Amino acid sequence: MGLLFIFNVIIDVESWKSYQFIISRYFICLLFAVILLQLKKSTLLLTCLIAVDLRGMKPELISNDLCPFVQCSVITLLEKNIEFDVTYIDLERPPTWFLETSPLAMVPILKHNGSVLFESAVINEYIDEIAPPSIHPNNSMEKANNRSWIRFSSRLIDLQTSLSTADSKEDFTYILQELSQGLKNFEKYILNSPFFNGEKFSLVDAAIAPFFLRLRLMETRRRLGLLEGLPNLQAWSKALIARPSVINSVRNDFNLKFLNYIKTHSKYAALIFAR
Ligand SMILES: N[C@@H](CCC(=O)N[C@@H](CS)C(=O)NCC(=O)O)C(=O)O
Repeated sequence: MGLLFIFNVIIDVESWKSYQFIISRYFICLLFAVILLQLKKSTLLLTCLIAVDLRGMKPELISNDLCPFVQCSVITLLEKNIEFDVTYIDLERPPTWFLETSPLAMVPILKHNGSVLFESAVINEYIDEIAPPSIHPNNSMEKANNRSWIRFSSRLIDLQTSLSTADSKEDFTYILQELSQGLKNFEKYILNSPFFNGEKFSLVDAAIAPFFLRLRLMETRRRLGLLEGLPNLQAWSKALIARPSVINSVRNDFNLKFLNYIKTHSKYAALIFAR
């Protein structure tokens, strides 16, 4: 009975706003400490205090196992060695609590210490800041430049998603051309290796890695030649795909599920990639 009550409190605590959350979390701890000490249940008290505290500290990523933007955040969390919980949702049948929590009705969202963050680029900068050392440049111009390329990577990912769900040959060809042009533009700005800023993995690397992973998978089904004549991007893609955080950012059945998604969500791309 007592445990049930405490469990309810832990759940409720999660939905409170951040400043209330922190104050009330410790108030609740204190209250239970007094009650349980009265009852002389010190082991139970200790367990409950740890449970309340940990639930406040561990970030929770609201996720979908095929979303490339979620994957950017998973890569960042893994790079920063942050323990986190993942809650998968079905985007075709989103639960009410998700629609009430996510302002854009999109994943990823990150819940942490009673607050909710959305937009993967913002989430990733937050993750970077709470767990030093930073993988984002210190210099203002370099930082802004990295942000621009993170935005650019997100545009490439959107185009790739459109390519993998194209319903007609015309759409497919048009999107392929857009992608090809985007990648040619990118090639000129890859000045370092093995990663975007040189030796150190950065948030730009986390932002583009899901694109390269999917491109490689699509290329195993149909040669698109998107990286042909682009040696900088080829080398970058190779380095990212071999990175442990990138390898571990998807589930074991990712390839199968991704191809199955194409098969069931497109008319033309399905003929190309998922026959
Ligand atoms: N700009 C957003 C894009 C996120 C996004 O496009 N998420 C997709 C899944 S990959 C989504 O949640 N779509 C909602 C839907 O399909 O209903 C970010 O970087 O977080």
